[in-house]
Amino acid sequence: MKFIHIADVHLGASPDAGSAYSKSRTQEIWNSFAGIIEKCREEEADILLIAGDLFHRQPLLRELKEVNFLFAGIPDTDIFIIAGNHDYLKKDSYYRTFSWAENVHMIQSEDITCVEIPRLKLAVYGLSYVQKENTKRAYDTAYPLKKQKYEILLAHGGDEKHIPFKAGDIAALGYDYAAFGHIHKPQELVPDRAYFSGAPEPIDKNDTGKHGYIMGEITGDSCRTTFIPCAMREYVHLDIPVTEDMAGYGVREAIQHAVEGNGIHNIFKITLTGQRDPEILFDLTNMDSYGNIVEIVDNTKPAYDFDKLYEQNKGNLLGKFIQDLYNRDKESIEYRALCEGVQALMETRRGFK
Ligand SMILES: [Mn+2]
Repeated sequence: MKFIHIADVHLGASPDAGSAYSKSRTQEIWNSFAGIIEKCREEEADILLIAGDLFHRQPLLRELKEVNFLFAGIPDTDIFIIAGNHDYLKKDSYYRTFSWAENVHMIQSEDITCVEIPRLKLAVYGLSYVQKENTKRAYDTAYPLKKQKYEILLAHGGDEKHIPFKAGDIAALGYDYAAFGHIHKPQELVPDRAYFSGAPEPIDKNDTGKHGYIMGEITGDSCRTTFIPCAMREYVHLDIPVTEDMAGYGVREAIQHAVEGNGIHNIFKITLTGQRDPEILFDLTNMDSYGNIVEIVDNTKPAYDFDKLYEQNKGNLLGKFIQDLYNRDKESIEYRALCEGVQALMETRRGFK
């Protein structure tokens, strides 16, 4: 039996994506989801497992209709859904009353329950969130009941406030496959048996690396899985080393080259490191050549010749600052503050010349 496992699609989210992409990112997430549905058709997947947080918040009725239209377009694939902590089954949630296409099976119970598809010799176990948080360790004892040949767990959580569990306990349950959601980076829990698929598209700027879905096949007693990357964009964090001879335009150029080398369709968080000419102040608002930078942090330090400066300023305030600098860890806040103090004093002094 062939399956595709996704989770944390977060339809309706509008993540930070830089000036060029922020507006279209919400739609990209929808289109990426539609692309996975298309993959189900191409691969002739028997089942699609959606392990929670299909929506970023409570789904609108028209959004459920869009999703259901896509699901109805792959009638040969049976689709299983649970609600996660973001799209939990609020009392008036449209999930509770929505009438899905025949091939769609949503588990709405807040306790573990199972849906059987005898045609596929399949039983899928799971529960839905009915609140934003659930601290009950519901998966620890969620044993399969040996109702069908193939038994799958559909689950969401894994941190303290969202159904905590240990990977070892999941392995001991004995499912053919366990499809997890909630953690946005793809992650193996039990080799070929239990995975977090991760979000198909990253939705937070700190959510770096590849994103996609899991494709798998269960035959007899064995299960084989592959992670398929499909995200349209990745978040990339880059350190740009700055040297004393670089002016602002030099830094801009270095960033531009680094962005080109990592794919201009991606979204970047840039950290400037190294030493800068103390006389130069970088304008961080003029560094984004492609409109795909969400954050720039300047961690450069002014390249003063502290020995020389100290010799010239023994006994005055600047000398005291420098003396103090030598004892500090170069990465500490105190070191930065002292550097800024030195810079301020140097600039004041110049003003009086
Ligand atoms: Mn979640």
